[in-house]
Amino acid sequence: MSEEVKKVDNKRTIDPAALAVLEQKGGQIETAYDRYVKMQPQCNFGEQGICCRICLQGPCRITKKASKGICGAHDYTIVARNLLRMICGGTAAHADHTRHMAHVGAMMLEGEAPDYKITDLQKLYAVADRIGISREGKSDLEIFEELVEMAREDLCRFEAADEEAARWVSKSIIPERVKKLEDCNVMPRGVFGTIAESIAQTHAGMDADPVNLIFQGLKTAVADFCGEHIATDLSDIIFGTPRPVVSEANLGVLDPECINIAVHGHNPLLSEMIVSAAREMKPEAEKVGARGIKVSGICCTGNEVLMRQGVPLLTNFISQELPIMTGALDAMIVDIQCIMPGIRAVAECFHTRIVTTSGNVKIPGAYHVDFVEENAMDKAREVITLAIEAYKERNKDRISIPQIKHKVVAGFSLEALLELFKAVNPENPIQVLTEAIEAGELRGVVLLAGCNNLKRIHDENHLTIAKGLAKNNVFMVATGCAAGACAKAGLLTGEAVEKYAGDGLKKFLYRLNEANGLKEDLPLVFHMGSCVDNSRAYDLMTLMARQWGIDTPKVPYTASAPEAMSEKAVAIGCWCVALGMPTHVGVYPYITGSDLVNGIALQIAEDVYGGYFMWETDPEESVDRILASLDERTWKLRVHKQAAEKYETALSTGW
Ligand code: BF8
Ligand code: SF4
Repeated sequence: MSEEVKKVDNKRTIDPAALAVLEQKGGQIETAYDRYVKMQPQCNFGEQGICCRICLQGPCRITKKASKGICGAHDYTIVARNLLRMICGGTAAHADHTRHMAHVGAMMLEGEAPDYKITDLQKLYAVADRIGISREGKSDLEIFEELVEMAREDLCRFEAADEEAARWVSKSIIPERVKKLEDCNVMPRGVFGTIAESIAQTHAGMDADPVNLIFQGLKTAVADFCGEHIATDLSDIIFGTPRPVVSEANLGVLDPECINIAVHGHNPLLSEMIVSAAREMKPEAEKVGARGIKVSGICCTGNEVLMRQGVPLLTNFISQELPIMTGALDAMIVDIQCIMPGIRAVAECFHTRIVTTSGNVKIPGAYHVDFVEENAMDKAREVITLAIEAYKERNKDRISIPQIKHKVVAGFSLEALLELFKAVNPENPIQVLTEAIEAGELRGVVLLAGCNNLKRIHDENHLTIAKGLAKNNVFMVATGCAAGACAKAGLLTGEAVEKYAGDGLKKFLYRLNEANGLKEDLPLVFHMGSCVDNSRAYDLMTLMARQWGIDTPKVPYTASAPEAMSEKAVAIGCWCVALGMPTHVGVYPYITGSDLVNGIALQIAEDVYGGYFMWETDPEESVDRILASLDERTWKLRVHKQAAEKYETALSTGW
């Protein structure tokens, strides 16, 4: 048994609010923290990815005695197949979300979704221009119609080689990357077609070549990027592009005087409606003696409504059961993805209603209100009524809310970031960032992304890495539960800049504060949104590459998923690599059972794509390795620039 397994206990968190709940009620009420302990030791075959059960002759496990599966599959085939299937799972989850957004777009055009409207015309125009839709002589609705149609084409195109490449990929990234993806045969045409192709390729008796399988994995991951980008764009058009907003985060946002509703999941189509309906239904809440209705968010739907509506963030993935244990949560309304089935059993000990809303996410014993877009607001009112009913059953003596929360400054879409840079350089905003890197004021950019995973101590990797990078003058953007960890710990504030930033980062951020004359200082970490909004973070890298006139593998920009958990995170990590980013992951993926596959991820990927993976579980070491990945690129960029100036040639395109 490893050291790590031995010291496991059921209080694996550094979030003081989560810890307070676990210390008070942990053990009596079972949570993920307890189940993690019970699950030890975990299966070594699964851990290394060398268990195959894709046909009924299995499970086949690779051992010294049995070095191949019954069909003759080597470890490398099994590992690569399993990995490709994980990428498919993640890509399908995002694509399902995107399909829903595009479907509602089509319903809006038919007048069948009256509670939704185009909120952000500027974003509609910007996306149309990027994707190549001519706006001349067309009404706004006609432009939207073409855009929705094009999104559906990107989702649905067959994978025939003579078809057009997915537009949200080919028109969103730089031409050098398009060429690279085409040359390597990893440019997807349609998202669903790519997923089908990959699942077929991994069927028993199909592809046994690990390199071919991994390349297909990268193609599928790029299809994931496509799906995510469409979701971000449509959400912005329908609900508005985020602008800076001040709010709060952590369990202390629960208000004992109010009816407390948590929205949890990923889909803003539902959570936006809940937020509006809750504002409207205050009189109903007052009738039962509450001061009002307080909505707060969990996971990425929480990020969506924080970014656009300033709704407080309650907690992130692994601690999702704990708000129920405060006794003050009246309803948890869930939509899709990252919903732990365990919430239902915890809710059984309290008055909290768990309400599922999506046909493909049901939990036995939970309330289910089928969310139909035709009457979205009515459905939102219906679920809020369940919360009001639950409030009447609340036992005040059981309420115990940790008084821990932090201010949060969020809402940094790429548009919002550029707006801030514009105050310093109106002609060329992105230059504010690239010049600060060239001057050595900043060391580069890091995207803090991904989930929570109890293989690490809850939030510890996220926070140690964020603080370590801040000290070393790294400009940080964040998404998903990584952003949630930073929000709960107060890193999305100006005070955190004072406390943790190195001199260069301080100077950079203070310059922006001053130029913008902001009421609220800019934060240490810039919250860019949910996990589909990693597309925003990549657009930032694209802009930097364009400014320097280089391909992305030369841009000092690294991604880090310190506590990665979901298949979606695997898909995201893989497109980060294919699109040119060094990508740190703080949890070992299930591929270490094949040196060949692991070697491709760690080394060969760089030769081909310029991006590569780094596995590092120790947070301090992670900081060093992430910094080294930035420094290598900054150094090369400088050398190449000097050479180009000296010899009056174009900047080298290699990396
Ligand atoms: O999409 S970071 S645990 S909530 S998968 Fe899930 Fe991971 Fe959180 Fe959002 Ni993203
Ligand atoms: Fe075993 Fe091959 Fe079947 Fe996998 S596909 S379970 S390795 S026989």
